[in-house]
Amino acid sequence: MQITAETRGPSPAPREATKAATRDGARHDWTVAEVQALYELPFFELLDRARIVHRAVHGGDAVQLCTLLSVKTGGCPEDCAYCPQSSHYETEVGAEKMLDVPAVLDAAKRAREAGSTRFCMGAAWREVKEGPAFDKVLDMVRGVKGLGLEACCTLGMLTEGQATRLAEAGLDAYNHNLDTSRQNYKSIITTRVFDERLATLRNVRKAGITVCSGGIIGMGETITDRCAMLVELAQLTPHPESVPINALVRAEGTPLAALPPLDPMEFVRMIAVTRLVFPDAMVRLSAGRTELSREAQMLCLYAGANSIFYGDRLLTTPNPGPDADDSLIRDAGLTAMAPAPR
Ligand code: SAM
Ligand code: DTB
Ligand code: SF4
Repeated sequence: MQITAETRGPSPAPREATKAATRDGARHDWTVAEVQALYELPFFELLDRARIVHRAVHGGDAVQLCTLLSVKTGGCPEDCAYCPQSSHYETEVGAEKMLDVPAVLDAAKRAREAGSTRFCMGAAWREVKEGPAFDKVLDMVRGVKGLGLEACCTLGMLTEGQATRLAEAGLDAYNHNLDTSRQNYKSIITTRVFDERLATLRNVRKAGITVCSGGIIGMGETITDRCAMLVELAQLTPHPESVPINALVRAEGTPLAALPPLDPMEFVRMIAVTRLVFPDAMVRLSAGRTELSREAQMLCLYAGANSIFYGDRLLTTPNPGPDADDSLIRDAGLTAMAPAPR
């Protein structure tokens, strides 16, 4: 659907109305000031605007359920300050052996039976290396597709050739987050640079796999950093099909463990702004829900989130679990999204 000036609402900055929009209404030339002007709107004004776009484009009453599985846990050589799987920090998560293909497909079957339509396999790798472990991932992808699920992977950096092999195995989506702004990147991760993330996203896109890319808030970044991250993502052409917004899970032993909790209103604002900047994308209300009240989660779903991770665990940390989410969805009067026709 075309987002018009009317559905988007009055411009937060005078330039917005004159900016070029693509055929699908998606804009790639947002400025940080414009996005921040949205972020700082009076709360209800922001919610109203995001809700209008959310209803116009997505209907506003269906939630996609995705299940995550860590297929290779811990022992990661990267030093991402938020991550309990980094080998740089003493955390509760140790390095484990990679899961076997049948174990992963059993988990995928259970996820499908529980109602998930997308299955995302994560590995604590800096990058993919050719060899038996990658061959196993390709088998996992073929198996998950064979079950009629959308298949997603998050495996670290990829070359174009590796992305093509994943595409040939049937992979639908690749998750690779920018995580924070270019400016803030060095304060969170020193073992890779922001442009390496963008290079992988280009390789994913070239291979014809859909892009899932977002970030984490609550890591001590400024509001400008949050908005700058969205601006970088919006520069991708086309926009990512999926934008996950995570609140930091403050894992014991990581350098960010002692940060104060994120104000839930900030989470809601970030979801609403993400909906406005990415009208066509799935906006995923991702990590951090165990610290959000039902009401705050409902506000996120109201303001534009249309996907959640479903199940007791994310990768290594807890998630609300199916019973809590079934009642959340029911009490909000929403429905779980049906699988896409095969
Ligand atoms: N190693 C690969 C990578 O970094 O791209 C894939 C797995 S990594 C765990 C996937 C994403 O999980 C990260 O990009 C980050 O956004 C998210 N994540 C990891 N630890 C987190 C935490 N403590 N809180 C919130 N999100 C987290
Ligand atoms: C995303 O943005 N969030 C998910 C998924 N993509 C891979 C991962 C969240 C991980 C939270 C910490 C953990 O459970 O280890
Ligand atoms: Fe490794 Fe990914 Fe965790 Fe960074 S976020 S330490 S790359 S598993």
